Amino acid sequence: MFSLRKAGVSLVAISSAFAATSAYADEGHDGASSGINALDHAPIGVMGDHRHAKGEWMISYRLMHMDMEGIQIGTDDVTPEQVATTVPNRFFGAPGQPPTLRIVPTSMRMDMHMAGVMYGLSDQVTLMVMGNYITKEMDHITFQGGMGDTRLGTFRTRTSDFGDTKVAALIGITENVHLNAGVSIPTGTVTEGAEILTPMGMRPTVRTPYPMQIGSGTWDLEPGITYRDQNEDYGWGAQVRGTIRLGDNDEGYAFGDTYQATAWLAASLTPSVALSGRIHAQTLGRVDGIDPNIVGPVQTANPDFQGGDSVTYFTGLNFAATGGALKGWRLGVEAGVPIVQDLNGPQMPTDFTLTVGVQKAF
Ligand SMILES: [Cu+2]
Repeated sequence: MFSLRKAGVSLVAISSAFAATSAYADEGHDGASSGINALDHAPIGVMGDHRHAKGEWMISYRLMHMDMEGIQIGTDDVTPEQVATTVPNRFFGAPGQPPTLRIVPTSMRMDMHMAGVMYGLSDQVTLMVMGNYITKEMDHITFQGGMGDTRLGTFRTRTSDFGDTKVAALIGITENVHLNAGVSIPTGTVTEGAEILTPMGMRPTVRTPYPMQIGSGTWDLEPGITYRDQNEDYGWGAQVRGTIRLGDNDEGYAFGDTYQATAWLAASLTPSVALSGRIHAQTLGRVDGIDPNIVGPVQTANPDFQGGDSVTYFTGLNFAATGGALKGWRLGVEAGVPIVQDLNGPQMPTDFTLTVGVQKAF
């Protein structure tokens, strides 16, 4: 399991190494004169924020960790017992399907490892490719039999695999504004399975519900527009992006379209360290269609209990080594906590997100 404490300790160690090499470099010459500044990049959680000069390459690695916990209907908290006794099971009427939900997810964790390459095709156009590996883990309570609120037991499902691949062109309109023209290629699987505990006490292996699938199964358009600027002391920017599903996947559905908007402000502490604040708003649609292999008295198997609206606040640190052995390397850390979440049906709200990433241009 992902250890936040361990991650925190490693971050402090890495940050110290960056601060040390940068401080050393700053003594010799002005950090700004190295042409590298922590303000040059957006907070690490923002994708496709910057372009590169013609012929310049950049490689990057990010780890995004997300924690979900509890149950919400709309903006209201509900208990597992309330879900099990009051929320209708959409599969009721099919053989063995009880009238209300009997399996209630209570927490979920996701780790997304993202490896990216950027290349400056010209001073106006930068190309980007990103692959990722995703692990998901979900804890559930199973209630006994067809009704009532007696807990039978708990179980955990896990899925992991390579996810969808993103390619994009960042097309400069002005010095500070570019279009994000992206496509998501369905390289991730949508047929993951796991062992569950049923209300009758059995442990079959079944197709996991929608949130535990790794890919989307659909080709998606990812258009966007990004604005970014900076002076000596501050950097700021905004980005609007969409994910538009082109048709259904082979299993008979498409995840909801996503629209997101974000704006950030970063303050330069030194040329090699910038502190940022960011607001992110997102709306995600319900699952459109249904996978006939995803069936069960559980909220996550219902295509209508997916998606919702959220506003999240992020705070982050960007480090850029302006000299020394690590010159040109960047490290970013960004943590997010939700301000408001309005979820479709019973769903687990996001509790916390953390993104850590390194970047190197050459
Ligand atoms: Cu880059």
